[in-house]
Amino acid sequence: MGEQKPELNSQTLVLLHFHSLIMNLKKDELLKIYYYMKLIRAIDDRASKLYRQGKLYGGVYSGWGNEATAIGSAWALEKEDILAPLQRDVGATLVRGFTPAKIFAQYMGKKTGYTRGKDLNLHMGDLKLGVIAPISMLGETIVVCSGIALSFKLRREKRVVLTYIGDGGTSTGLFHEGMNFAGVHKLPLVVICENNQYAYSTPLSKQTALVDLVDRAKAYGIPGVVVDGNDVLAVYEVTKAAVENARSGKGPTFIESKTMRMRGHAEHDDAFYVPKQLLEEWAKKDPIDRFEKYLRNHKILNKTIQSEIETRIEKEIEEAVQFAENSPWPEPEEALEGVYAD
Ligand SMILES: Cc1ncc(C[n+]2csc(CCOP(=O)(O)OP(=O)(O)O)c2C)c(N)n1
Repeated sequence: MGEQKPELNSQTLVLLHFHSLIMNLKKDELLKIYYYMKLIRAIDDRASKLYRQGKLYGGVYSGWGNEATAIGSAWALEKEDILAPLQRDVGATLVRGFTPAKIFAQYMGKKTGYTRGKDLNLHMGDLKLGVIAPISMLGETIVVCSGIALSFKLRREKRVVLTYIGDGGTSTGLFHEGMNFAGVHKLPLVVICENNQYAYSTPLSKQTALVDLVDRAKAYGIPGVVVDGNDVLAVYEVTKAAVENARSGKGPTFIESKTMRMRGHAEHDDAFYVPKQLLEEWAKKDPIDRFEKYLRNHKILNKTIQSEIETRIEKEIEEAVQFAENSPWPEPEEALEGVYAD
């Protein structure tokens, strides 16, 4: 347990594993973080079942194993900031105010979903909640977010953009262009690379000669930080430091979150190409189990509170699925509404 804030010097690589800022998180905040981690896992679990029942359309991309990264990072933002998640970060949208009911409606292509039944189910955003919808072309989100961050800088607004990229996504041209631009202009941008070891079926070693993706930060002259992506408090801590840095005009940070993709690329994929032993090793580092232990050791969580949270989540999921199933389909004549600027 260290007492200083993590220092984000350019090209400093630190494996942060202590919880100095955590002292700032109150008991009810820690329990809320735990609740969101359990909620997104319950959403993922139910979505996987609904997919197998043929009730969901398009791909279902699970964030199983990524809960600490998605929720710990989103927790570090202020209301006025912008969040631009990718396929593994639906958990981050819950922190911004997304609801299970609208998420299931989105997955089912219903009119009550975030995009009112249009586009791929994954592409959900809500500008009122400061959430930019994921963009499928990998790397594109970094460029868009650099642009948003530039607008904040030009308007002298003390706002920050937080976005994500997969390990595979860091090898795209657009990623480099966006990162370079953000570095040159010292933009208020925080980029979290979810290094979950696989880009679809391609292991890290087959798509880059780098061992630590954080080394990419050197190319842009910006701070790079490595974090244990299965430790929600460590993720919160490094993101909070990076967000504060960005807000105070010191420019972007690149964070490599080391974690593991515990399911296939999406639910159609059984990930036969991932060694079982690797999954077993990572299962022992499950982010929810770890946080549960931390909360118990610190006497923040006990059996009664845990069961209250689990019962609440079960009820919320049931009601959300009911809402989505009972929601109407979009009308054909609405197909072009909200697609182009009016
Ligand atoms: C430019 C581009 N190339 C290829 C794809 C197809 N594609 C979608 S997701 C994906 C794998 C992404 O892997 P990674 O960035 O590591 O993220 P992960 O899915 O592992 O979280 C690929 C190749 C794409 N969407 N965009």
